[in-house]
Amino acid sequence: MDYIGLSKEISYALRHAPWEYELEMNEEGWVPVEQLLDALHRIKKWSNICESDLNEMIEKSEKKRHELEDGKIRAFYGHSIPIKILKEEKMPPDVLYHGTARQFLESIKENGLLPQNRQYVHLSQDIETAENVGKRHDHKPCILIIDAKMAWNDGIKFYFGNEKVWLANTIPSRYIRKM
Ligand code: HQG
Repeated sequence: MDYIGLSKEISYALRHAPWEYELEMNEEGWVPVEQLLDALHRIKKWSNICESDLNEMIEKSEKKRHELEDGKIRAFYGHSIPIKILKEEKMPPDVLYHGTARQFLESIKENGLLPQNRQYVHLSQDIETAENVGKRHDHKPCILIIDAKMAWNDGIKFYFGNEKVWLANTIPSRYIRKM
């Protein structure tokens, strides 16, 4: 079973294009598993997928991207659909990290961290995670340190993604420094 391919297809459906799969998504991003399975069954490659494959896919993944509970499934983060997914507001750790490409630094310094094509800015709980995120954009990524405590005290909202991923609407540059 190609769990990586399955995870990519499901991430695409749940983060970016639920309408392509005729999924009814609620405000927290949940979709009935039955609906997702029905949609996948129409694709030849996934015609035999069942709920236990989804569980296995989640279990085998090196990142916690999806959550399956009570017959519903959702993506923890990464959404780009027009309707903003409601995330749980939560006090962040004192410091968070963001791995990015060197070529974006100038603009980040000027404009802060912006969500760009996604609904939220994605921040990392630890440096290793930030490095891995940054490597998707640059082979020598730059790690930014976010003073989350100060930002939180100043009223910037943070949201829980998963144990390693935190979300924010924007992070003004005064809370950001280079590592
Ligand atoms: C950059 C993956 C210029 C930002 C990852 C980033 C993560 C700016 C890029 C999750 C900017 C957006 C999200 C500004 C931000 N000017 N560039 N003002 N503000 N940027 O992919 O955080 O494997 O949308 O630094 O691991 O890289 O898919 O966000 O480089 O957890 O599960 O704009 O997606 O998870 O890139 O990654 P992205 P991201 P998955």
